[in-house]
Amino acid sequence: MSELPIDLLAVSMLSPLLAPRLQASFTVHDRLHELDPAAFRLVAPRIRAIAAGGESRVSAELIGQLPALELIAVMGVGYDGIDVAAAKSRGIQVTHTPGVLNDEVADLTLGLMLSAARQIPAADRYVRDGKWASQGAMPLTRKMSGARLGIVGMGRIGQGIARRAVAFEMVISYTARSAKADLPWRFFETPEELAAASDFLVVITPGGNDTRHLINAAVLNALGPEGILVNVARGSVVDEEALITALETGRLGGAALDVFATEPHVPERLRLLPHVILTPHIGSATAQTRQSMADLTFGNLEAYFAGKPLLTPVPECRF
Ligand code: 8YV
Repeated sequence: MSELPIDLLAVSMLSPLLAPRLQASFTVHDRLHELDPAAFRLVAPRIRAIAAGGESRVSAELIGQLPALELIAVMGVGYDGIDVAAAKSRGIQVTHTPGVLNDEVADLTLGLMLSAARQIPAADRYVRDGKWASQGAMPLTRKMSGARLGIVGMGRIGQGIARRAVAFEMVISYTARSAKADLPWRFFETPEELAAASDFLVVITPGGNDTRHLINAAVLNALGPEGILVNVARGSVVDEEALITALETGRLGGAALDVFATEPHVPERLRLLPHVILTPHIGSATAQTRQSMADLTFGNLEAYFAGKPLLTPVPECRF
């Protein structure tokens, strides 16, 4: 690190696993651009780094206000909220935290699939509400082992989900930008064709403009009244209004959602659907994995300001 503490802007609330280390090495301006714009204008010319989360927004406008900015370090694998093109045009580096959260997100995905298929949260409520004793056995649910799984996005996490689904003897297919010759699973050109051949459709593709509303009414109709949608990617990938309508009208069988269009706000219509599983964006949220993400985020900042190669820069081309 250089001799004077480097000014760093945290654009979102920092993880407690990262904050103390940053504060020990940098002069951290915690969300100053939002909390105190006048003070922010005074320090903006000195800010050389941004710390962000996977869902943070760093716009071209904000980048434009930071003439000394050199690095944006994202604690998250997704960076769809960062205007990478604006950063790169100024030679500003962007890093993220791939790899270290693959297991966690894949584990949660299988948990969500089982929760939706076997209605585990509803079963828990059934016992707590005394219905087991008053009404007898719960209605039957559906089998997951051996069912057809479609995966939208076959990157590192998608492959982790597929490997786990093999243990459930599921029939695995996927769609992605292109077929991956080294993978044994069937490739479909479009999400709609994939959905028509799936009982479970899992969304694990990057967010951003390229994938906005990739899962639309036509895809949900193709998945059908027995189908289950699982989204562990970004809320923007699914047309949430079309999803709610499909669930309300029974055109879609069920859903398990860890991500939403406007987090942390979840539409009431969605919250009122009893058999839909809802979790608050917890894909990577274990102590172990968040520690690894914090370490990698700090490692990128440390490497950059020590003049060493970045550990995990975002790829030049995302797909
Ligand atoms: C976290 C995520 O919610 O990695 C991502 O892209 O969405 C999640 O792991 C977030 O990034 C934590 O900062």
